[in-house]
Amino acid sequence: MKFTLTEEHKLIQEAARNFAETELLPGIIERDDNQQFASDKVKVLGDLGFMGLMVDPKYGGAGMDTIAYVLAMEEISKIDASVSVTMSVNNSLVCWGLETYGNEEQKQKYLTPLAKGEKIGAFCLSEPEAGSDATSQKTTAEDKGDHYIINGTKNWITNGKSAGVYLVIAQTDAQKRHKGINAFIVESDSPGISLGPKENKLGIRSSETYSIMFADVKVPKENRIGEDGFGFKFAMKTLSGGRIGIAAKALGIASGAYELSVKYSKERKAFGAEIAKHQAIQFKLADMATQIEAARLMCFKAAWLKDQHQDYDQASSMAKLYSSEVAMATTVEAVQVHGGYGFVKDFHVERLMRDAKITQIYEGTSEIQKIVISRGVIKG
Ligand code: COS
Repeated sequence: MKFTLTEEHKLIQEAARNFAETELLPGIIERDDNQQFASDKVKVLGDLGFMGLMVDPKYGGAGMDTIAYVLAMEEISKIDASVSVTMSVNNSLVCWGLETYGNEEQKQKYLTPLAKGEKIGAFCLSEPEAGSDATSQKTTAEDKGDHYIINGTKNWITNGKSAGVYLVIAQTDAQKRHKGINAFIVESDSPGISLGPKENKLGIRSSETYSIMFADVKVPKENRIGEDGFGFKFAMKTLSGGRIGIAAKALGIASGAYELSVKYSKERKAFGAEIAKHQAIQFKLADMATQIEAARLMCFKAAWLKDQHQDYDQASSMAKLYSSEVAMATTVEAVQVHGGYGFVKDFHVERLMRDAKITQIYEGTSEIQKIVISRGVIKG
């Protein structure tokens, strides 16, 4: 067992940190205020290879492992959790799903531009009445021989407006329940697709979240991923890897708030000394440091299992559950360490606190992670 990073991993970590500090930090408060999607920053992210970090170079990716992905997600999320969700959806929900389960034509046509960052992807599973209860898909994909017709509404779709490619989960044969669900590659400019208003969110405000309506959208049969009825397993396997990305994102939000708290507590004076000299603050920093270290190790463990092609469902759910709880607890404490300054935008921790909340909700709530974990525990 080794606890050291390779030179390549260190380089990725440094590149992600530099990108976040130089490109993402400027203007972040305004982007959050105005709910402005940072399309120009996402473009640079693509040019640097971060949009297809784990994709084989023959499909335009950077060919890195999941550990590298965790490192990059942590660094970028320390500063901008809105940009990092675009990155995580594109990498682990869209590119990974296509590379693992798509056929050669699908990879050439769709994966390559997504991995290069020329296009952005979105993952369309959630519906108004099917979030946690993902088998209850109401969106239909009627089999018409050489094509499908998709009808329905998808909710809370990250990258909803900017995406060029949607992966859409829909019910083809309701009698077969989850075994009648399919996954499709749908071009976002297909006739019959429309968007609801942009969601006005508590956190990750500069990411794009939309409802997407599908009205008689024609999708060629060759755009179905895998065999007929594979769609639910596709969604579950893809989400399992996605949860490592969200765990790393939560880790980044926590470590970003922690680093700001350490810095602030060495500068701010009260009762004649830097507040870092007061035990009340020291204990908060100690709790943060310990929990963040545990979360980081859990993220690495899940990533390592995935890279070793071992079962990582339980490990990714554990990492996501724990890291997101740590993100929430750490950011609340970071605001407390900063006192009144923590409550205003200039000091960044209030934004990180708002951004942390969603990590306990999307790609499976904390409660869903406990279902997955407990099933694994009982199965043994
Ligand atoms: N990998 C492969 N297959 C999986 C799987 C996984 N990780 N998890 C479940 N499945 C399969 C099961 O094996 C079962 O198939 P079979 O009947 O062929 O055995 C099928 O999927 C249905 O599974 P299950 O019966 O466990 O379904 P449930 O309705 O009980 O729900 C949970 C399972 C709760 C785990 C699932 O609905 C879930 O993850 N929900 C959350 C979805 C989510 O993350 N939503 C957020 C929106 S996406 S941003």
